[in-house]
Amino acid sequence: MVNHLFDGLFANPDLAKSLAHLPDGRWYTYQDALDVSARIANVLVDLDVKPGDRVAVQVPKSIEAVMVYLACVRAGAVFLPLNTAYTPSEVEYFLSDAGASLFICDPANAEDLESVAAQNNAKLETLGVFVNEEMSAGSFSDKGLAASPQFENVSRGADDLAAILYTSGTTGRSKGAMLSHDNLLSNSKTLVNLWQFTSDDVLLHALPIFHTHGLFVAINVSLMSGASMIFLPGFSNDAIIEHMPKATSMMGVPTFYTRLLGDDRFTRELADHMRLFISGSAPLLAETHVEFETRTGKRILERYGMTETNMNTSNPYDGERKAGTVGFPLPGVNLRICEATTGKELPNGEVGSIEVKGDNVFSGYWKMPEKTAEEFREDGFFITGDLGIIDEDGYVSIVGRGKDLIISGGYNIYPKEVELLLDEQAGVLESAVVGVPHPDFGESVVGVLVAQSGELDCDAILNNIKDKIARFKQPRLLVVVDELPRNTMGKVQKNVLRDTYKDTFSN
Ligand code: MCA
Ligand code: AMP
Repeated sequence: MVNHLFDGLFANPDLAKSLAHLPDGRWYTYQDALDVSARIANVLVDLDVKPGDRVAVQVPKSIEAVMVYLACVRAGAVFLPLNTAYTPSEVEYFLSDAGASLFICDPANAEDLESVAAQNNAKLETLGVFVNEEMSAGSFSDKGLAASPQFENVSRGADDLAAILYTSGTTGRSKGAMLSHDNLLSNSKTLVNLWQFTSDDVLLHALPIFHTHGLFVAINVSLMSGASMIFLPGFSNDAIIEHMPKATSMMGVPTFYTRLLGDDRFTRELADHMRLFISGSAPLLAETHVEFETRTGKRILERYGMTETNMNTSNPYDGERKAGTVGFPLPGVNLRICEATTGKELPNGEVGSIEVKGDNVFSGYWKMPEKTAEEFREDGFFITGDLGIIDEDGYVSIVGRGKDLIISGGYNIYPKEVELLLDEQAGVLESAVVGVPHPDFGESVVGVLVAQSGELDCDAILNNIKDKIARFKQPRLLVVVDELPRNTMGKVQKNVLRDTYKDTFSN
């Protein structure tokens, strides 16, 4: 049976080769990946997961979780990964909106999530590590151990859905971006070629695996090129410094690079053998790019992507990597800069809305045809919401965001979602949430409140929202003002607030 994505990812691997080295000394070969993903695919079928069904997964990073992704692809299910920081009330929305038939969670959270799954008619399973009898943990893992390592892949074509990734919305409601087998496969193919990944590569993998960056860019590129990964549970300077000598390449968000530069153990000698450092998900300051080159002699390759579009642009592998730019449109990606309101294409050198079209671009938002229609032009270009400019050499720079979005350490926070929650708090008349510069996370969240009358207890408010939204979205500072600055149309002037609080987190 043809399974577009799986066949493309596992085109011709050396089955005896290590796919993932784990920090505890275990490793997974490509053969293990085939066997374990087959076992899990069999479990999915036994649990009555049908092709097209959504399988939501909120588990700590592990190679087993990657196997669940591959199993979903093989069984024709739609993989729906969730940030481990999401609270049960956030998870409840995703299960209900996606109509997930199965929800796999961390055994440690099963009790809290049981009723959430039940209310949404999703079967609940738990996933722990999955190597042998002694190490198994969780109902799903146990079923996998008992299942057959043979599985005939379900037939899936290029346009069939492979995954839904939720991105927060400007209205406060998260939108599920529907990604097809070919959206993912075509983009991986392009990146493998452009970044020259081969089976000699060893990728230092320290990103979370519930986002496009750590899941599709890092893992699909590694699989397709037959490379190995050093698969770390998360980012820490200690782990990166320990494992870098065995790696050839790393993908990270700018916080990875600024943290490494703040560590004297990160030296030119340590990085000397590294073939490639890639950065994305948030703006890499030109000064970080320069400082990194001064320290290591290597130029970080910055690229630009989005959940809805996978990767759109990249600085060149060979050739000038221009600091402060995200490089050229990828082969097969049409990118233009337009006037936001009219959609009229602008000449190079003018700032406008970045719009893209290509096999990488998603087909729309799950069950939101109107939202989808709003974000596509009639000729099929997707309006990214980013503002950009193309210079005389063809390099794209992102100069701002048309959308009200904060990016903190590579995580997206839509102010509206936080404002809606703050507005609900006792005594709050209204609120505005802005992102201001932060030395570690790039940007961080400040909430500005207006009281209905009298005093507001900011600590009590912070305490009250603690269990309602993920920690990374919670304001790091709440301030109370008499009124919010507004323009003549009555719109809150967020630029004024960003300016007022710009030094909040400076060193
Ligand atoms: C953790 N915390 C955060 C963040 N991460 N707060 C704000 N922003 C964050 N990104 C919270 C923790 O809950 C903790 O809260 C406190 O901050 C300190 O945590 P710390 O231990 O310093 O953080 P960490 O565990 O070291 O994580 C920081 C990190 C991580 C390594 C930068 O956030 C990360 O791996 N980010 C990468 C995100 C990513 O992959 N983005 C790609 C999505 P408390 O105060 O309770 O202690 S974008 C994408 O996929 C598109 C397509 C693209 O272009 O790539
Ligand atoms: P997400 O919705 O999580 O996929 O985040 C996508 C957004 O991250 C984009 O629309 C950009 O605003 C931002 N982004 C991704 N890569 C870069 C980059 N290299 N420079 C600046 N912003 C970026």
